[in-house]
Amino acid sequence: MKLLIAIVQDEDASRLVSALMSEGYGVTKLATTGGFLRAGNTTLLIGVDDCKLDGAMSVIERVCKSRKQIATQPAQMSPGMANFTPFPVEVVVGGATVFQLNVEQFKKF
Ligand code: 2BA
Repeated sequence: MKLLIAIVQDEDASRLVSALMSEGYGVTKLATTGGFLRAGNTTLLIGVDDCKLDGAMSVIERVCKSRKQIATQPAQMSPGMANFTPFPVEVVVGGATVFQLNVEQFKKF
């Protein structure tokens, strides 16, 4: 069994949960915040049997779209940047950032 940790944009989250659920995957949805943009995103925990892993990845790839966003705030301000005026920078936020972990044990009580 594997655990997928999928960080996706809020705009895609609800369609992705619906698509995964309708294909029989279990999903937990968490409200999260990206470190760079400091904006909300969504993290899904998806536990999948090895034989269904490719199917889950395909659903994520199909539903999640990459988009351009404007970052107006630097992620970190150093002391010498006290009077720094942030200027907007365009970044491409991915469709999904997915981590795949091996699950040692899975139990439900
Ligand atoms: P954020 O950290 O808010 O990053 C949003 C987008 O900003 C990133 O999209 C990337 O295009 C850009 N970006 C991030 N750090 C940057 C930097 N130091 N300089 C210039 N541009 C930068 P994605 O790479 O698609 O990431 C989307 C979200 O996925 C991230 O939101 C973060 O919440 C998560 N993420 C991405 N890589 C991660 C990692 N290695 N570990 C944990 N979370 C990650």
